[in-house]
Amino acid sequence: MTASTTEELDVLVVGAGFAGLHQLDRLRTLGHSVKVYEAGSDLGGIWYWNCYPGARVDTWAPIYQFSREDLWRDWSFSELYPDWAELRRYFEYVDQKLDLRRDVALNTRVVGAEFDEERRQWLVRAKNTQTGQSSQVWARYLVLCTGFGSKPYIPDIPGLESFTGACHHTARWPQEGIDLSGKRVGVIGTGASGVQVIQECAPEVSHLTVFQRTPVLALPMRQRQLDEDTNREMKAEYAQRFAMRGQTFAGFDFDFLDKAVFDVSEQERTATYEKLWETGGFVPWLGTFNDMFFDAEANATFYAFWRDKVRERINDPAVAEKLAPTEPPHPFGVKRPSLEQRYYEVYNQDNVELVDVRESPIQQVTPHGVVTADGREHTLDVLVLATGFDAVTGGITAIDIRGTGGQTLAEVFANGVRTALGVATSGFPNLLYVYGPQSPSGFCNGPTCAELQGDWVVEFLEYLRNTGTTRVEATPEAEREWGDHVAELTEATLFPLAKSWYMGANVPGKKIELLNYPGGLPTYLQKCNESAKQGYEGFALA
Ligand code: N01
Repeated sequence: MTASTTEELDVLVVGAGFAGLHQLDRLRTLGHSVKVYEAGSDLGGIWYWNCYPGARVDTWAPIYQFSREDLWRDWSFSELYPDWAELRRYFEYVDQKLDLRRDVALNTRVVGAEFDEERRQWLVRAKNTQTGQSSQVWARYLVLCTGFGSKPYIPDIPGLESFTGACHHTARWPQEGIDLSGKRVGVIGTGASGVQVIQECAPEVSHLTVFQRTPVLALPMRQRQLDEDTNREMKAEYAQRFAMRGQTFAGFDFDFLDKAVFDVSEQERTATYEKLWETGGFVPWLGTFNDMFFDAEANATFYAFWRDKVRERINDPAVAEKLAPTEPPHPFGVKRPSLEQRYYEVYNQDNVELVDVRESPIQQVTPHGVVTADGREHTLDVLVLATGFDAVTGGITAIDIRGTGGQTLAEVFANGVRTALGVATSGFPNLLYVYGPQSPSGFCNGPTCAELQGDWVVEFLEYLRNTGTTRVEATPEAEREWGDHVAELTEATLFPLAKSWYMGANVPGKKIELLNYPGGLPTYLQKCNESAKQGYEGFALA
């Protein structure tokens, strides 16, 4: 196909998860020509890729969906925390309602993009993941909705390729599934994905070996089945719950308490922790005292509470010390907690072994298993890599996006992310991120950001069209200011004290810096809206 015959779009959106589909629906309704390119074979973003056993969302369902009444009115979730299969059905339902698929190219991976200064358009290159066929398209604007977890991180373990059993990253789990019953299964990683696989497969495998490096500080999920009556009752509150999202730190329907840990007596503090614990979910994390992420001593009080609660559930004191150590591995909540259902009881089972890879690091993978530094070979039929993601930036830097200076975004971000308002980078005109670096992103409920940050992006694109603007670029000054603002906020927090994906610290060689905006969603939106009010201050329009 030559460039002259190539299709031209107003907007090309990359990614068909919550963020990308929201962009599609809104922009199309406003009359923009828009398409979504999606590498997966179906809608849903992470819910397409993460179909490993036990995969389920850890935000409660009422606010883990689009907020439009015409969508939620006729849809009921069957569980408070739905699993991946139900979330896929939800996307199917949304598609039926909004007729999204006609403008989504599935199996289409965007591999590169170059900005043509004369045309003021991106020439975007894509590859069909099934046929290998290449294609290209011109787009005035490129909107990246690649999510924070679209690029799996696979550690460089010697011999990994030689393993003769089944070996899969959780986010590349075979769509047809794998029968784990009666198998010897090994799981590397105990983050949210690891916790879910471990608790799901432990009852059915013949032997489970968990390779733990850092203990996860998991919270009780308190899963519930939702019948029609419960759904009806919950729906009566939906409008109110959705309205709250933009006013809370993380885009949820609850927020931090209006007091600090040492504002209250020890008795009141413990009673508060007990209440939060009973509610479960993320409430003990994001509905707690408001200095939890800022004051190490205050944070330690909750860690001690958490540790004692967890240890009660583990029979062997040595195993308990590994899963819930006396001293915190890092402050609570500055590395993302996971929600668990029966995670800790799993370690009381005879067929489950916890291997501490800090004590005895993984040396290599052999055709038959994993060898640790103590010389043991852990024989396995299936090896699960629950090792996380090149988070937030990985989905963006995986694409060969070349800006006006000829550099790729990967090259620019290698020295640290640079954005204005977390939505654009200088040198890359007409390119916008939703749920991207230095925006609330990983600190924010996904559907909330998809809609609220997404709406800001839609309004920006509308403004550009209405003012006859065809080129927009973040200014280097705005970028510097935003970077300084994020760094200053970060410095006051405890986030740098954990080696987490929030900090880019989980991928060797990646620059260590906070990848999400730590000022909370309301402040973030306020700053975006202030820029808009000033004619999109921080952006050069032409
Ligand atoms: O990834 P992670 P994840 N040797 O980076 C370990 C979302 N999510 O996929 O902590 C040994 O958290 C690593 O060890 P350490 C959610 O936002 C949501 O679990 O670096 N171990 C860690 O234990 C979540 O936060 C849901 O020391 C190695 C694990 O692998 C985010 O996705 C479900 C290792 C990686 O944990 C990422 O979660 C799933 C090595 N070489 C995910 N390399 C829900 O909604 C890495 N590890 C419920």
